[in-house]
Amino acid sequence: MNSGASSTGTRSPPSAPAVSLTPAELLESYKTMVLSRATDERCLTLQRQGRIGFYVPASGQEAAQVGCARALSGDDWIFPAYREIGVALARGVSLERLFDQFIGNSGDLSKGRQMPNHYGFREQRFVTASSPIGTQITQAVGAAIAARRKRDPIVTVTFFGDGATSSNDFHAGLNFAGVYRAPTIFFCQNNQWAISLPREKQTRSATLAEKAHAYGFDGVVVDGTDLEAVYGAVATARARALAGQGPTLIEAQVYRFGPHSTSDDPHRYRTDAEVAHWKETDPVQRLKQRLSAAGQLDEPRDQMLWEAARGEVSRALEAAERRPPVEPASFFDDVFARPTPRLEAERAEFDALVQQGVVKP
Ligand SMILES: Cc1ncc(C[n+]2csc(CCOP(=O)(O)OP(=O)(O)O)c2C)c(N)n1
Repeated sequence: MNSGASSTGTRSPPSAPAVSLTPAELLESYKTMVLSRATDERCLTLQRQGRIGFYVPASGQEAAQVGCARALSGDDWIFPAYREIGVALARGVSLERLFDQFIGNSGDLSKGRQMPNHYGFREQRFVTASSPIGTQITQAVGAAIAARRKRDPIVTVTFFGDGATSSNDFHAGLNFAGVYRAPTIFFCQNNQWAISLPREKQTRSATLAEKAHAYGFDGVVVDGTDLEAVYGAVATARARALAGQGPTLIEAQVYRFGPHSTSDDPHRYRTDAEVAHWKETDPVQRLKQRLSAAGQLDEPRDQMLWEAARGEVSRALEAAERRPPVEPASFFDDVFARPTPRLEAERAEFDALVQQGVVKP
């Protein structure tokens, strides 16, 4: 079985996929990737207009994210960084809930208390996004060990970037996972940049995947622009983890097409030529060509898919913008299981201010 993954550190050549997705699954994956890309494009505009506060785009990383998510069970737990919108969509998170979170309105599951783009969805087993680099890595290992103790036949998957492989938590997490053979998949999206720091200045290791060897388990490099190669690598890692053969570090080689976040200006540190080079293997285009060659997609159908995706984004946004803001008094909730007398007094004081019209609900 050839997963398209190699441990040489070079991008794996286009090869026969290890595990074939059915034609219907390939088309479904493509739709999710298009939806992810359409959401990115719209959100960058919305942030400029001040309609959302902050956004972290995933353009260029869709095949890695959707390919990985497709190889998992709905019972597996996801421990993301902050760039995993493709994973969230592939897990079935609704765009409307995502926009509720970006806006921080009354439909936001985190009640407007998180920074925009730091979403979490219990139903989809998608833990709230981590901004402090690498902290989700140790959490994923702990959760995997706990699940095994409970005899839950699941794996945990943690997502992080090339920069995170220099964080303390990366090393602590991998060491624990190696020692305890935790059923965890470490899914590193090496998008070549940690904000303005290029991959070559991050580490002298030839590949990021080989860092796993120091902790006594497998590390594989996979072409993260190839949906089926990613799917194969993750499916293999998952089967190994469930069979008690321990964790795997997967380095999916990708490229971040957009800015690091809406706060970034990538023109300060990288060239247009570099971006153009990587766009030659745009994962969305790549899968489109694959589907077209198989007779499953043509230009008119593709146009329809893009229009449908953009329409879905618009409808979700409009619904979220119509939803009322978070009830201000709700910030007294969830602080303690049983509110303290002091908190009750503060709430009463706040209610009085609302009654007097000093604070508008
Ligand atoms: C502990 C910590 N240090 C620094 C930062 C600032 N910071 C935010 S994102 C980032 C780069 C992370 O790069 P990488 O891990 O490659 O992930 P990517 O953003 O490329 O997906 C840094 C340094 C942070 N959030 N947390």
